[in-house]
Amino acid sequence: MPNRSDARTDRITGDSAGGAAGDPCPTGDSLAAGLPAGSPLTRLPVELPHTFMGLEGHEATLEGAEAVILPVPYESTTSYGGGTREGPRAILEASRYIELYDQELDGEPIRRGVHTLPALELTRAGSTAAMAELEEAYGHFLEGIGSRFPVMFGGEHAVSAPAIRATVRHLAQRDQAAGREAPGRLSVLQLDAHSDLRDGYEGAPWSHAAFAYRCLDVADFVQVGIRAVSSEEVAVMRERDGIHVVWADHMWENDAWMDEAIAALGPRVYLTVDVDYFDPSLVPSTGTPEPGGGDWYRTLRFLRRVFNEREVVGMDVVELAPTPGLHAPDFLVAKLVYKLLGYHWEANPAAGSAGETS
Ligand SMILES: [Mn+2]
Repeated sequence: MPNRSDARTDRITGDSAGGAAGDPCPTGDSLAAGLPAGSPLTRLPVELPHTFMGLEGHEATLEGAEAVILPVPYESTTSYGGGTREGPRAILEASRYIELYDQELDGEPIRRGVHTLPALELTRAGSTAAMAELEEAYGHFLEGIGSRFPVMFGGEHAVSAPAIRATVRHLAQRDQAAGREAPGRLSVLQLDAHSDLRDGYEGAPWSHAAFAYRCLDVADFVQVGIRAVSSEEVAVMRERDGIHVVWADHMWENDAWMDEAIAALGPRVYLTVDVDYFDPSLVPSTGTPEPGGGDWYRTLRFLRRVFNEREVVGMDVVELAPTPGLHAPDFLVAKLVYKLLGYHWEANPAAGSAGETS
């Protein structure tokens, strides 16, 4: 367990792009925010802010960050166990205890900077209205962060559909503004126990169980770890083009599925990780756990390749429903996010400075 007091001292007095020692340039979440310089209140030994990995100072500001996290604690159509509205908070909380040094990448990727936005509060006027509101909000989010890497924390899986649809539109506008051809349709890489290919569920077209179906008109899908589907969904897989499925049991035979999945991905990829993709022995804290599924190292090996062999344009992590007193799953998910940010930055070493905020 890292000593966060040390970490805090390191960050405040370290050589990061932030202010000088004793001038922590606090985020809005910090007690010191808005206090006059030199106020005795800035000397209180306060806890780390509730930002991703407890980041503070310049690296936690939008200006100083190369990735931005959007928490969307939305839960409306969950079919079995609830609690995904607590997901974003649990990920952020657990992330504050992760070691900054990444042994695999031999460095502290977090130094590229991560800004954590306040959580969205969506309308309660039904799931259709809420998802329409999110699609619009996600468009503003993409516009506002410029070339920074977008990361969304759910919430139930329904939130991915508006994010994907807004991403497709945003990329089309960006291509048009740059006067270039779009490099084909967006590929969604979906790590999940479920295919979510129902055309609506329990009367809700924008249900978590229908998010992929809601995107078939704008994106292709590569679904990995699938092991719980309906006959209706299997029919959709067989009849529609642009859906490639890696069944969970095939993943345990050998690693050939990694090549197949990557070959099925177009040049641009949106990654959505439903945490029920993982075996429930690793992540029991989710609404509809299914036996089997992904393990830690194999999944990392695959995703590191994806980030290095394709352009990942955004990602989300959804469906974590934290279990009180059981923090290992929260920690796994927080660490997964850090690993994926590290892979993203490994694949994009030239991005020394964040882009325009338009
Ligand atoms: Mn699922």
